[in-house]
Amino acid sequence: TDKGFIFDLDGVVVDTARYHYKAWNRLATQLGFVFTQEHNELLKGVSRKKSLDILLNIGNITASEDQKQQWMEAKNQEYLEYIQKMTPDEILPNVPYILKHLKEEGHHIALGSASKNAVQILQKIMLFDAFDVIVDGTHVSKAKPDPEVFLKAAQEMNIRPENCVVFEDAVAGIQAAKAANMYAIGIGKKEVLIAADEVFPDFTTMTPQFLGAIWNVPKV
Ligand code: G16
Ligand code: MG
Repeated sequence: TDKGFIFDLDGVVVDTARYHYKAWNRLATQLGFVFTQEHNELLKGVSRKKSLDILLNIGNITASEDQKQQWMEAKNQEYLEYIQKMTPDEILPNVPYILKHLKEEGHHIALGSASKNAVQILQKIMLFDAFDVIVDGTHVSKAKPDPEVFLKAAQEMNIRPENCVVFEDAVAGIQAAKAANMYAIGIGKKEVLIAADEVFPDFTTMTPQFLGAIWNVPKV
């Protein structure tokens, strides 16, 4: 068909936020301040570089670019250790079913993630082949809320942006999807993802009927 469905990775397909948290938390501890789960919410969907800046800001720490680079590398090394141990059991509920349904309907399927580790994660959870197109943190220069990652995915699927649906758990990701002129489905809380066209707590409450009806609903 001429429809594309773009999935964010962390928070939509898998919950890697807890691994990011463990690794960032170790750095914060080393630097002598407390980094809470609430703080970690601010890092969701945000690039590695931006994440470090937010973290350092919380700890009131300034550092040279060289030092920041070293901290990012150390954090990523630890994060990689966690994702090496990932298995398909960590795929979030109903995601395989929705992917299978969309494929059967002949839709194009893409990944649109800020992560530079997206391919490794997809391989670990055995979903690498489920995506026709993968656009991740290694392919884009402008992080969400910039629409670059999703526009690139649409372009590579050869689908017009207005014929794309984005699944996103982060505020910055929903903003990016709307900036790309796409239909944005939030995965999470309605109060948080206010700019989304529709919000579901997770994929277990989303039906194929709903997805099929998206383009038949007149836009206000
Ligand atoms: C994910 C996470 C972010 C993380 C970013 C970069 O994005 O949500 O918390 O900072 O990737 O990850 P990495 O350090 O692996 O490059 P997404 O877009 O998949 O939600
Ligand atoms: Mg996300």
